[in-house]
Amino acid sequence: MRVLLINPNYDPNTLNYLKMNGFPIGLLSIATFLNKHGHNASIVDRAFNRAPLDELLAEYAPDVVGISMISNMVIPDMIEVGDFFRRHHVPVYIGGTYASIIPEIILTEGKADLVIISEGEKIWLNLLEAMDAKTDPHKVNGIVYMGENGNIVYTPPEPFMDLSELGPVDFSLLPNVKDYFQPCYCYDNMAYLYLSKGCTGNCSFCFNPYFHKCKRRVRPTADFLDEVSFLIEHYGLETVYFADELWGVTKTERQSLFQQMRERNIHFTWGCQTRIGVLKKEDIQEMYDNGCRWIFFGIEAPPGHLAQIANKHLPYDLVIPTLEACQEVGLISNVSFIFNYPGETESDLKDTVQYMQSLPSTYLSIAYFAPFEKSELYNQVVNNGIYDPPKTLEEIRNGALIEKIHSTFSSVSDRDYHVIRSCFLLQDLFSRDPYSKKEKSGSFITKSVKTMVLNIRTLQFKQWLRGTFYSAKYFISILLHALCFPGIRRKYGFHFNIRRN
Ligand code: B12
Ligand code: SF4
Repeated sequence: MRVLLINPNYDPNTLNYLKMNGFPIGLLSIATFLNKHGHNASIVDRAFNRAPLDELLAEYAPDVVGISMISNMVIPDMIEVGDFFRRHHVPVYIGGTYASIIPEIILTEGKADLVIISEGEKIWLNLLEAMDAKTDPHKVNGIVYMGENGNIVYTPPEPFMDLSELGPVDFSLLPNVKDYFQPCYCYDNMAYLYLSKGCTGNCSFCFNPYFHKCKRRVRPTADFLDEVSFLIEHYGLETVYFADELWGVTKTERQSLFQQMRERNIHFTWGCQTRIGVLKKEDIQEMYDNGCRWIFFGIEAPPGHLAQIANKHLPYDLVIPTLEACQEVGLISNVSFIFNYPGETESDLKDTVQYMQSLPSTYLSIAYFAPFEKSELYNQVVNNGIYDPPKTLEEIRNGALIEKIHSTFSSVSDRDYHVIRSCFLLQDLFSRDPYSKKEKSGSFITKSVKTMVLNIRTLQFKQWLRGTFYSAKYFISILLHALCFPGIRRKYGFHFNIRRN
């Protein structure tokens, strides 16, 4: 079967700052797997390939088209592509993290023949086999479709795969591998790659408990390293950002990676995201010695009532020791917090600000609570009547995922949130990485400007110009909010602490 997998382009209206393109790893994995099983799958990334759709139809003559939807930021292009191929009688299957949580809306609006839920590889294969055998694809597990009388039908979920069945992805499916590399912190030529999938956590704001069913699975280390060494050898990859939700949970897993890196003489700098409590100081040292330069920890709430809402179950007594260990070892730590939890009060926000300021972390990131469909908090805010969820793709398109403040959730004013978040952003922008052992130290703003300039190599000029314009506008708004409201800073006890080493 000829399969065309499409990564839709960003909606220009959602580009409120410069957005980067990372490898469409999900599509790469699906295409590699299908080709291994004798199909003919290709990938078109519309961020780079803007050929008119009729040219794509003529060039690929697909039997079926798959469109990836990982956020609300690709909706117009997703619709344009889907409508075009469906008009030409090519079935369209949509999948990906975001599609998996809103299949009903996609199908009700007639934008796909079916939606594939969660992990796509095996389900695709089963669908293609059904099409080959001319049997009913609606019998395949793991999909959602619209029944004959307009009802939405979910088939039973497809069990998760054994990841060793996948093998390394085939990067030759992308004509422009190097365009996906980007700077990250002060390290160049970075690409997202993954070693494990899923997370055992059950945070109330996260869609992961639904998507990965609180399961975490690890790929064979050798497959991951095959990808890395291929990219180093052929394209000059220098840095990897592990796309794992929860990196390196066991010592065995970490040591298998480091040992194989040594045995195969593979060197690269890298960073990852993991959980407080997973790593002791000696583990962090070992990670540093093997190329790790940054760790991202999701803390999301200070201990107490907000932590209960987040349902993260962090061992709070280990937060400061872990961040201090990062500092002593010499790697960058970045911790994230969520503002605007349902029911949050000014006093809660003050606690969060105090707690954040007490942490010896290099950077502090803040996102506003975004009600992701199928997460526990989403159900709560909908059931409590404080959130009227979007019911159409157009409404979803207009509701930013994590940068929008939903005013009905808490009693803190939007202005207070903007001011406090801007203060932390400004502080981070002008701080230097005091812990990165001077190897490549520099302030975040210097790095951000460098990143912005370098991005001209990989983005379409119009996209770059627009992104740069919005980034500049965004920066001015941060500056004004952070500097013009000293009363609000005082109210929450915020003090600038710009680290200059
Ligand atoms: C790398 C990455 C990126 C990269 C590249 C994204 C890409 N095109 O794949 C970049 C930097 C561009 C990016 C940007 C954004 N990202 Co991002 N990203 C990730 C990250 C860290 C890894 C994704 C990955 O490669 N996983 C490994 C592969 C194998 O898994 P997968 O992508 O889920 O693919 C599988 C299934 O989803 C499914 N599938 C995927 N595509 C398709 C398509 C079809 C047709 C089918 C049938 C199935 C299918 O099968 C795949 C194989 O098993 C994830 C977190 C995570 N660990 O998943 C966040 C994540 C996907 N990103 C997220 C978000 C919010 C964003 C942004 C909105 C951030 C922002 N504010 O700018 C943008 C949106 C970009 C867009 N185009 O819409 C969220 C999405 C939440 C959600 N429920 O949808 C995630 C889950 C992070 C999080 N926990 O919040 N991201
Ligand atoms: S927020 Fe992070 S730790 Fe919590 S369930 Fe989601 S991926 Fe896991």
